[in-house]
Amino acid sequence: MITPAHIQQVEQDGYTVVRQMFTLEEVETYIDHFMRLRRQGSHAGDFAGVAATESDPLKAYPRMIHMHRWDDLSLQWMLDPRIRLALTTFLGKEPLAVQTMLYFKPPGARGQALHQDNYYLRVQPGTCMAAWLALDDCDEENGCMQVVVGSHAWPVLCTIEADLSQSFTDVTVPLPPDADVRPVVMKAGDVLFFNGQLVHGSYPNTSTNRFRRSLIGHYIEGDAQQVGRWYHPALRMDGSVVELEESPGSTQCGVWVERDGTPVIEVGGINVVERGIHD
Ligand SMILES: O=C(O)CCC(=O)C(=O)O
Repeated sequence: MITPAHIQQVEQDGYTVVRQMFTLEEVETYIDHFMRLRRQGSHAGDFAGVAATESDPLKAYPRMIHMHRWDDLSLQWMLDPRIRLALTTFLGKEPLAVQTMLYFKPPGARGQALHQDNYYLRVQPGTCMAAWLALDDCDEENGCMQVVVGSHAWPVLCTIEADLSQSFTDVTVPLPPDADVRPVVMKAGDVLFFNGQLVHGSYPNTSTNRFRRSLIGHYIEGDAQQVGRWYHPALRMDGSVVELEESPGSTQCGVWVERDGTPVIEVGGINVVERGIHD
């Protein structure tokens, strides 16, 4: 299922899509399950977004976070042997699992401004990697993922304010004028894998009747010693717990400067993460 082309794309571009990694039957099971959980009411970690109004579609369908801590199907998905094999191949060693999330992204919902996951996870040493399973076909109309090709080679950047009319989170990163921001068009059952330094996010769902649901796992490199406080306990891919240290809440970050007419990143700023949006 994982080909040399996938491995090469992860190395070169910072992401890849493994097509039809999950069957449509499995996808239906996840949709039924999470829609039922959502209808049952609120759960720990629900987050409708910064500046959500009563009419915000995310009020009715807030994102779920860390469901694997109380939902067995989420735990099984996070530790699924197919995901385990893919991540081990991309990272060169077994990862540790630290987070699950379910985005419903109903029609009209805002997206999540472009960001780097390691801004939140603050893995040391190394970085994180995400597995993003499409539960609906997704394209630009319903707010598919967007990635900045090759940005996994960047350090974590200092954040700036996001546009809250487009994003339910409040920080983003500045991009150079030639940044290659690409939509990732996917079918239900495809899995997008991406590096924790890769700048990514999504724009609003502009459709009138299409959800853009996704089931997401966040993983860290297996020899990491620290991760942000919202991601404990980390799990080995056999489900056993690993004790890790808590990484500091403020970390160094990069800013764009111009050198000989070319934008380059200089590390020297400080990012302070008060709350993990992936918490
Ligand atoms: O699904 C989205 O729109 C954004 C997801 C994301 O940024 C993430 O999984 O890190």
